[in-house]
Amino acid sequence: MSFQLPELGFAYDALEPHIDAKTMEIHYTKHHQGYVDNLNKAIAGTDLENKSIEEVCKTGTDKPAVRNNGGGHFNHSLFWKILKPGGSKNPVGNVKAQIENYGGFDKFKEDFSTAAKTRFGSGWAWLCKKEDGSLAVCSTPNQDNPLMPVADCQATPLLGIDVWEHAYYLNYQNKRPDYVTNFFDLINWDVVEENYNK
Ligand code: MN3
Repeated sequence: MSFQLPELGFAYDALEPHIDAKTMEIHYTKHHQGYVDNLNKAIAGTDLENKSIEEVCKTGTDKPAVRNNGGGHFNHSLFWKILKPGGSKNPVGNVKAQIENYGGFDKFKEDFSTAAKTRFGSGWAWLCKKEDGSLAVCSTPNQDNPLMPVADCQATPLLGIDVWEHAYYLNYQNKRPDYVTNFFDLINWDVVEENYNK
């Protein structure tokens, strides 16, 4: 079984004006497809071929090609799912309760934004679920994620923002903070809740 590009679930222009159609098309059909193709090459003939992408991130990332492309596939698959045209405005259910425990929505938003804006170079910022069910905010470089043993934060990603320039440069150029601010208007909190309850 090889990994496949997942359905995007919305049209390339559905997130405009916050994320433009050209960026979405290139990001999905070129960048994400590239991670999928290179992951499949990297795991061909190994025991990782029969593992889930989560298991690949947890166990296979001592190999650079698996780390970069397995992370790329997991991260983008999550990213497309937590985006929704118009967003869903507010956290719900367990995530809503845990964000209160975290210190409230404003504190979460500030910490997440800071993590996204201050990640030097390419990477991701995350809202994660720790083993005890509480939430954490962190960031990782390149295509790493908190499932990987190499990550500074060890947890299950619920929500992530791609801060590679390929995710925003056509529309925002050097203005990553504006992209981060607008990202909050696109979050599908129902999916974040599903991710928490898995
Ligand atoms: Mn990307």
